[in-house]
Amino acid sequence: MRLRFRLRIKTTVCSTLASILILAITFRFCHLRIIFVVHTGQKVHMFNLILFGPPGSGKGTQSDRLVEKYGLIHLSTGNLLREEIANKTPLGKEAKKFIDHGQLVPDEVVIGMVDSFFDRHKNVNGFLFDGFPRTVAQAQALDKLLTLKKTDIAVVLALDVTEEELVKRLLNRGKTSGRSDDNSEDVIRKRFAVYTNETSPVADYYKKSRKFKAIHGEGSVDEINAALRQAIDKAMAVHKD
Ligand code: B4P
Repeated sequence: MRLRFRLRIKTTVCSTLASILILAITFRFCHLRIIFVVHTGQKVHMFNLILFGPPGSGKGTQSDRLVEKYGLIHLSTGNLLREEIANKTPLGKEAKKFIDHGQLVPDEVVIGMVDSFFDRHKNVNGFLFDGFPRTVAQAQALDKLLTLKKTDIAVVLALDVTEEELVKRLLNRGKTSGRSDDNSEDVIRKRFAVYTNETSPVADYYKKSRKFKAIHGEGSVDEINAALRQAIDKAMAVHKD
């Protein structure tokens, strides 16, 4: 009787141990599988930010400082287009017709240019997009390109400046820049109208994903830079998690 009782206890203990062992092995494999799945689908750690705002709001001025501070790659579609124009490439000749009249260059031209810029810049810490996207179609194309790279936009910082201040800045820049789109108030006003109709909906696109933050864009370059850095540091801390 005692022997049978002991045997039953031993069997119970053994089967419990076996169950624990099986559970442990199963867990180990599941765990490995979970790690494997997470690893293969894992996001590449990049910090991508968009500097958004109307013409003359200081995107280019601030970008130069921010890319240096954070080690990001500066992607300015305005600069890329001006390079194409200076080199008199077919793309540049086509883009010039639009820029001279204060219009946006067609989406397919800009998106193709951004795509080839990505191909030339692999394994980077992140991008600072300056003046891109300027239409909702460009924003959607950017999302697709970043998804292919297993990354996304961390934050959109929008420089807020009144129209009168913008006109003053652009006419002033036009005196020395030689830019065809800066030396006539008519063309400058046309650029604002294009901004209101075609570019401002991009802000709503990013507001939906709560990535949008407005920054007061008037004051000294240093003051605005400090406000941008504060917002970037905050976004970086969240994006790390
Ligand atoms: P961009 O090159 O993007 O230039 P921007 O909007 O004119 O100026 P930004 O905001 O960079 O101002 P900046 O710092 O220079 O576009 C040019 C054109 O290219 C577009 O109109 C469009 O035709 C075409 N294009 C570009 N991207 C496109 C896209 N994605 N799709 C279609 N078309 C596209 O500052 C302006 C001036 O203000 C400077 O003189 C600066 O010194 C001054 N300034 C800056 N900060 C100041 C401050 N805090 N106080 C006083 N002045 C300040």
